[in-house]
Amino acid sequence: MPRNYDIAELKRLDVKHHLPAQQDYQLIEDMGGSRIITHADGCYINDGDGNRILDGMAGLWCVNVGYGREELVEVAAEQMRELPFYNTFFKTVTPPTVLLAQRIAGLTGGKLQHVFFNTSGSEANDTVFRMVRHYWKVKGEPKRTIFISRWNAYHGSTVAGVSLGGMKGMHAQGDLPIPGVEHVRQPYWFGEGFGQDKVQFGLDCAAAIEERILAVGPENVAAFIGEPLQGAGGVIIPPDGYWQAVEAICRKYGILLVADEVICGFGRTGEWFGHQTLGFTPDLVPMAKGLSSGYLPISATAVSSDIVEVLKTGGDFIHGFTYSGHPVCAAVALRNIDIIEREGLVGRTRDDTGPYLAAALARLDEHPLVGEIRSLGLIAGIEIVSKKGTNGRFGGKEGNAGPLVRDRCIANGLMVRGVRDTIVMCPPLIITHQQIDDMVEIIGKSLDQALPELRAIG
Ligand code: PXG
Repeated sequence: MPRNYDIAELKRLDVKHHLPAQQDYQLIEDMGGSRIITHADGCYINDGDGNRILDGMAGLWCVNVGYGREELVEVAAEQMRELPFYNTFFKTVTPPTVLLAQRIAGLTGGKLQHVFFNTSGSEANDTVFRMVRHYWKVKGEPKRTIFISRWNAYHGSTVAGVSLGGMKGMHAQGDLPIPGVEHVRQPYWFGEGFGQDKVQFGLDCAAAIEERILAVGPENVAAFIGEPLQGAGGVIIPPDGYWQAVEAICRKYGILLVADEVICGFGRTGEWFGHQTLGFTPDLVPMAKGLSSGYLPISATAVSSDIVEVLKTGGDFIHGFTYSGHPVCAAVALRNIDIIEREGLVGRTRDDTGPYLAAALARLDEHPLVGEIRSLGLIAGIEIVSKKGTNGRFGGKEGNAGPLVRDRCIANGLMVRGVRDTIVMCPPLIITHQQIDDMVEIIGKSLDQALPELRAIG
């Protein structure tokens, strides 16, 4: 049972001392403090004001096995008792770390047989950044330093993560990106290719990568990085054929292909990894979130044997964190993967709950606010438009509808995110049919409530 917290006092202290992530501090102060989440079970979170909320976001795209898994608590305690910490710097390693590397290599398969550990998705991408540039130097092609990424990509909040990412608002804070990152158009058909043939639009977006490679000189390009489907950018699922075209371009110019699986990994799209669902073969795979279902912070970067063979000729790769391969996090991740396997959550997402979510969301198709519904496995987005049959936005600009409908959903008992004018969701992989129906019912009701308010914007 939850402890008896003094919620009013915690809110006061939150405003006084705590700086939350990616927030407007004045807004939090004006609100009188953040919502305090006190406890959770299964697919539900509970806040200090007594609200029980269906967690349509799996925490922050991560609690794949749901809340309240006693065996993850036990395995963490057991590992802490035996060995709470040791590092991987002193020609040392710990048992769970080795076993987790082997386990991940088994899941990624093919040439992705080596794993570097970190504690966040951002660090996994920093590892990509440093490893790839180092690789090309060791290989004797030191000019290959440029990364190509997409606008509206999310690759984290560190300097490398923001730079690789394509969020203009983040770039504006801290004078980023750092030199050597080139951004190209994203395969966002609804927003940027509306009215065009979808597959052709995707191929044009891939062609933009080749154009940029030629513009900067193929001999200068190190890697292309992309999320198999863009999560934080608004659950943008690329048109069929996009990734195959991107892969062919990377191979043509000898450029490394990086699939950022921080959100797509660990069953989200109905396979262990998004690149498996979307049908391409990357050379490096940063992953986090679902790796431990968020129970402890851990991330990994899977690397192909071809890259590691080259690195072996280059002496020390001088990179790593105190908590790289943390044994407690690794033990929890191992058990989390056990749970996903034992309960068949990947196949269930592909064959059962994923299609069920798609069918349930289709009930919203006729709603006057709904412009498009996208989903793959248990990740989905709903585009809100000002005029049915168009991609027009309320008030003639992006971003009015998402936060409004999101706030309605939360008030009605469903946690979702609003990304510009898209409501996105990513529930725990244990979600039931009934809970999916509840989600869709709450979204429908929230859209109805938002309609007059949005129409008032114009
Ligand atoms: N890559 C991807 C694809 C991500 O989605 C990261 C890297 C960075 O992971 P860390 O663990 O450093 O946060 C992410 C994280 C949002 C939101 O607004 C999304 C993420 C993080 C915070 C907010 O939807 N994704």
